[in-house]
Amino acid sequence: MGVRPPARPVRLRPRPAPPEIVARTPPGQFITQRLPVLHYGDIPVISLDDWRLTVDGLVEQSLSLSWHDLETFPRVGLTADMHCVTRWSRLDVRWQGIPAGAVLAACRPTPTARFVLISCAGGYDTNLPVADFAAGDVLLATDLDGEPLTPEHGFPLRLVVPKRYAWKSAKWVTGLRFLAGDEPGFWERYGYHNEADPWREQRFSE
Ligand SMILES: Nc1nc2c(c(=O)[nH]1)N[C@H]1C(S)=C(S)[C@@H](COP(=O)(O)O)O[C@H]1N2
Ligand SMILES: [Mo]
Repeated sequence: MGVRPPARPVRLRPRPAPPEIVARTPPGQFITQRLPVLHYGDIPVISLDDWRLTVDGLVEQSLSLSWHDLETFPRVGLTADMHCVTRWSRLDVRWQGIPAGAVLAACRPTPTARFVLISCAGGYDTNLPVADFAAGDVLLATDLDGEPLTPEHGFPLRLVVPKRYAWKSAKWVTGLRFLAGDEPGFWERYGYHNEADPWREQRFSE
């Protein structure tokens, strides 16, 4: 019997990512192909028949939209990268839904409205400056990867804020409240950074 050849050396370091992927990876993040399901608490059970999106606070027109009402809003597709503060990023997530700008056009925030508090079934909430909410790539998404949202990814409606860490991309959204002053949301109250820009690594507040 011959001697077995030595095992091939184990590759200790992953293959370096191509430069175009590196350029899209914020500091301290790694790329995953999956979309991990991540949230605090239980997945709320929501029926479209009694679901509503409430828009109130400093707006000229308060709204209480049924799912049927929402179907009259314009819809767009959006391909965006998603960055979770726990360090995974997934590139090119394909969403479809209602641009935040369409909701702003319908409720018309007053000039005093500078912040929006987004609330969700189950009690989660998160905050954004109206200027961030109004960015052209912010979506109230109904579809993910070409299919209606599954319960674990936010059925029936979730926010998508590509330029912020994903805890601001609230799932199961039921309310938007426009405010003059900032009110921290769930993770922001627990010490996560108020602005949450992944390119500036704004993970936690000092
Ligand atoms: N309502 C609600 N939305 C939430 C969360 C949550 O705990 N509750 N977690 C956020 C976090 S931290 C992340 S990373 C993303 C994950 O989205 P996904 O589960 O669809 O991948 O949802 C965000 N939206
Ligand atoms: Mo996250």
